[in-house]
Amino acid sequence: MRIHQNQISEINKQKSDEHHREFSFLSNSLIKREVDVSWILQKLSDFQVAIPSWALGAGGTRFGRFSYAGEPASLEEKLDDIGILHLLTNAAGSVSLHIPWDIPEDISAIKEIAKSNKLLFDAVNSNTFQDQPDMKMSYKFGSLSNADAVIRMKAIEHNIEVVKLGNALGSKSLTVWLADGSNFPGQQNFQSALKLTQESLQHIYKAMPEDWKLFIEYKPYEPNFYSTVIQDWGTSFMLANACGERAFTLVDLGHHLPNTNIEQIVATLMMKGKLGGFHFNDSKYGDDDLTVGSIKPYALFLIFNELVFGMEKNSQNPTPAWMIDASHNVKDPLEDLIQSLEAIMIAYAQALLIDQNLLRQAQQDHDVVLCQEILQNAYRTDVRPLVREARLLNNAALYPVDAYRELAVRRSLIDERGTKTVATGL
Ligand code: PSV
Ligand code: MN
Ligand code: MN
Repeated sequence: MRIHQNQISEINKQKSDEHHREFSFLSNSLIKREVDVSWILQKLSDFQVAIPSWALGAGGTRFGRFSYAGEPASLEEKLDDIGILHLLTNAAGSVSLHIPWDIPEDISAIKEIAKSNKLLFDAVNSNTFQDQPDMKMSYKFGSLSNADAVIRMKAIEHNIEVVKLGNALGSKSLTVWLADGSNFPGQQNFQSALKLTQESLQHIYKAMPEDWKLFIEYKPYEPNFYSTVIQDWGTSFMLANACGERAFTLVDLGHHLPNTNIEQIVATLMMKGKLGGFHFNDSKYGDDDLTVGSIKPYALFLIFNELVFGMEKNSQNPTPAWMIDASHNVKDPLEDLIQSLEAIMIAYAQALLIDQNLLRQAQQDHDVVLCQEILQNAYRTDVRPLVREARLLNNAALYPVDAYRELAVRRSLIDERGTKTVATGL
């Protein structure tokens, strides 16, 4: 099942007068504020966020999983789903695979399907947090940090396999998220677990092709509830430095203790040229993986302010690899991803509105009130017509959720795939 650009254009026509009215009102007022509207439209058009292959099915909790009808049952179907998202939003131009959940059987066929959906392969994710059916040993007590050298080597080899597979597909980076840690005080020697992790990561780093990057993700707790080996950005940063210049820290928004100042972490890493990857989601309590912008949109905006500043001013930092890392228990996963993409674009557009020179001057003058005015004027601007215009310029949908519903995409997926579908994933 595929939707076509001309169907989207037809749907856009119904609302185009309304959109043009709203857009011209907004752009006129922005021009009065000396905002370069076409520069922002270009930035929004270019911004692409990878979709992880595990986000296309309904997620679950440890208490249960309620599957969503018409879920993709294969990698091919997942790519088709992301193709639909990309066509509707012009913002989902790549996929981030999770191995072994998504091992392609036929590499060139998969590359073809990705190409026909205009998708690239972004970072590949390894998985040493679950035992695989054919495994003779267990990751129960850790993988890259395991006290047993044989298990560590198994985990290292898995990562190297993932790199090989990713390389064949055209990926250029590996994301390592480790569940390693301990549940009880005394269970693990902190220093040796960290040292072994460092050695294992160095081993993987050395095995990567020279044009590859390594992203090291951190998380304070879960699945381990007493300690996690790579618990925070500082630990990840230290490990990245120990590996080399193509190793970076990956920030996942949900991987912070409540009230952590994530925007400051972003700024620190970018200043050091070490922010490599970024996972978007939102949360109220922990690693909730909720829809981006659904709980703390102002925090997302403040984070984007630092990302924009860093992208413009910190040339030592490569453009981070963007990815949505969310799961959907009660929503149609595709609709949910559309909402996440919209929230990302809105926060990005708002951050692009900030006059960085004016803000710098107000900071120099210690005009605290003006600093806040500048930020909040940007945040309180309804930028949605800008985001819609950027989509329209790229033949995507003005209103992607509406278009998705009008085209009855889920209905056709169900007709094609059935109601009792189970997608692999978190
Ligand atoms: C687990 O917390 C997690 O959500 C991490 O954020 C990883 O990025 C993802 O799983 C995939 O391994
Ligand atoms: Mn993540
Ligand atoms: Mn997570």
